[in-house]
This record gives sequence, structure tokens and C-alpha cells, in this order.
Amino acid sequence: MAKLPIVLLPDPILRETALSVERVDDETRRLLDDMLETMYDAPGIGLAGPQVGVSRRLIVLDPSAKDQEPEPLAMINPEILQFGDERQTGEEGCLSIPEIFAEVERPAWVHVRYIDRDGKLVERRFDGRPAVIVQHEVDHLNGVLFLDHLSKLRRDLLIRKFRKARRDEVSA
Ligand code: K1U
Ligand code: ZN
Repeated sequence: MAKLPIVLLPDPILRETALSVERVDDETRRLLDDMLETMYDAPGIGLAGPQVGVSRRLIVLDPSAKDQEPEPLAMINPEILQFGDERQTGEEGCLSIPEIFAEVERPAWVHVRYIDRDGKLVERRFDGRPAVIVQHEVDHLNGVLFLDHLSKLRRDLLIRKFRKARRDEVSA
């Protein structure tokens, strides 16, 4: 397994629509393993292909709570089939926009279809925080960032804050 470099805003790959994965083979599984290693090392609770420079529809996540056994999940070509009507608000961050956090409102549950690492078609419902992670990662496959769910005013403010932090980091 290998740790991969994480792409940061404003890399244009983060704004692309990722392509479907055609074949689930050893190369795909190796990439998913590397993404999981990269996610746990960051540390993070999710990661999408474009964030490691691969514009393909692959995501990994671990929706387990702090006191639970880890539950690494890898999804190939995930599709959100249904969004719940109810909404929830929670704090989000992004490994591609480090140190920036915001409260985001999203549907409280999602019904997802994906292909697992063994090539099996799976359908599963996620509720609460796990549903937020799945939506955040699927957004990445469509070139959408969590900041896009905020007002323009708030988004621009947080982007300026991120740019300034990066500038200060470089000049330190
Ligand atoms: O996709 C990403 O950028 C990863 C992101 C996923 C995510 C976070 C919050 C809400 C939805 C999706 C992260 O993992 S940011 C880091 C983070 O949230 C975290 C890190 C360590 C422990 C707990 C959380
Ligand atoms: Zn993210």
C-alpha cells in the first residue's frame, strides 16, 4: 500500500466530472487500498479519486463512530438513488481545503447503489453523519465542493481565508 499526495484547491481536477470506472481489477483494488491508507493517514473519514489526482468515480470512507470498530468502505461508480426529504446540518471539512470548516445543510439520509471491491452491486441506505460523508464524497466526483453548498458571501470569505493561510504558510 502507498500513501498518495492529496490535491488542494484550486487544482482544476477538483472541478471536473470524474469518469466511470470500466473494470474492477487488481489495479482498481490497489488504488482503493492506497486511497484508504491516504485517508486514515491524513486523518480523514472520506476521500474521492479526484482528491488524489485520479478523475475516476471511486470513493472510500469510514462511517464508524469514534468508539466503534473501523468500517472501511470502498465504492466504485456510486450513485445516490434517493435523498431523504428531512434535512440535517453538520460541520464539514475537506482534505483538499485543509483547516477550513463550515456548517452545511444536506438531506438526512441517502439510498446509494455502488459496486464494491469484489465487483458486487450493492444497495445501502446511510443515515445521519455517514449520509453526510457519502454526499460529500459523491459531490467530489461531480466537481462539487462543500463550500458550494454555502452562500456566495460565506464561500468567498472561506476561500479568501484558505488562500491567505496558504500564502502565510509559504512565506513562513
Ligand atoms: O473528502 C474529504 O475531503 C474528506 C473529508 C470528509 C468529510 C468530512 C466531514 C464531513 C463530510 C465529509 C474529511 O475527512 S475532513 C477530516 C475530518 O472530518 C476528520 C478527521 C479526523 C477525524 C474526524 C474527522
Ligand atoms: Zn472533500
